[in-house]
Amino acid sequence: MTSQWEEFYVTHSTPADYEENKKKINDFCRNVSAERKIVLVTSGGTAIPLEHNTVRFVDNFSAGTRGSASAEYFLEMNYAVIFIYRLKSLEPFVRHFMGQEFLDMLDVRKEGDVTSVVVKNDCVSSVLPVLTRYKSAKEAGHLLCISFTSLSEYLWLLRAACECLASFGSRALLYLAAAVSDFYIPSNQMPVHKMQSEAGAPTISLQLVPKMLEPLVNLWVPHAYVVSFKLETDEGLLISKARGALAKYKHKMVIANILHTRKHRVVLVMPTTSSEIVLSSEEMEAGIEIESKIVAVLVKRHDFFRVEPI
Ligand code: PAZ
Repeated sequence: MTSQWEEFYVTHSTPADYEENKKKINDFCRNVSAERKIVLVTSGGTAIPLEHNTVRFVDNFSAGTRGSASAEYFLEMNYAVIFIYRLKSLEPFVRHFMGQEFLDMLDVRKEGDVTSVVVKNDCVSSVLPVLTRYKSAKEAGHLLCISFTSLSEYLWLLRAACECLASFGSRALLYLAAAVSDFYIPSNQMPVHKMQSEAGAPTISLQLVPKMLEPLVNLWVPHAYVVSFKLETDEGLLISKARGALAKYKHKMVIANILHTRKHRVVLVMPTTSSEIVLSSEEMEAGIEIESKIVAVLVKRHDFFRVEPI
């Protein structure tokens, strides 16, 4: 009998850029040296289209801060990073320079016939360190960024990345911070064209998205260190839901967080223990990001796991 997750891949055809992205992931993985660890970071929310020619969609909340910041800290810890992110959500390095603020850091310089764009003198100290880290990660082949928009694009990319990561065994860490919708409209039940208001208010019936953590942990990357995230708005549900996920999928850790406090508090829930990371107000004022602490803990745990895999 075909499982629900297999059914999903049968009924949702590969996205247009799938082969190209798969090749990018394969090429990237092939160039990661034998001693380097690798992490897949997923980031941002998935969109659920309501029409094939999509005008409207249901979205999942996520700015991409967690994923993009974490990707930078993993690079600092010498990991190769595959960053799968929702298009237009935050990206590593770029996140430090948003919108008009970035243009305000630049100047146009004319010398004779030559016109160039330069970073203003008083902005060099903020641009240079970030640019240097970015260039060094890219030039060394340690960072690959690939975007998705819809749930289906995300799930196809996730599986393609896992297929490559399988060969890394316990050297691979999966850091699944993307906010993936639990509900969707299956492709074969979606209207082709934009829904028309003349037809009256539509009744939209969403179905449950198959839980991909199950094949991911058991079949796709059985030797990897898998960390998932759990976002809740009700504190009373947070830890029991995280424990429930661990018991069901048998992966290594669930990082539990509440929507409004996620930037300064997370709970790392493991099969037999749990620990909290809380940023003090002094740390927040000093610009310390909670992701630096999360990644530091994970790197240690991943190293330990590699020595004594369980
Ligand atoms: O992207 P962001 O920094 O705004 O938020 C991060 C987060 C809350 C999406 C992430 O920490 C998380 O919990 N992701 C999993 C969400 C879920 O339960 O599906």
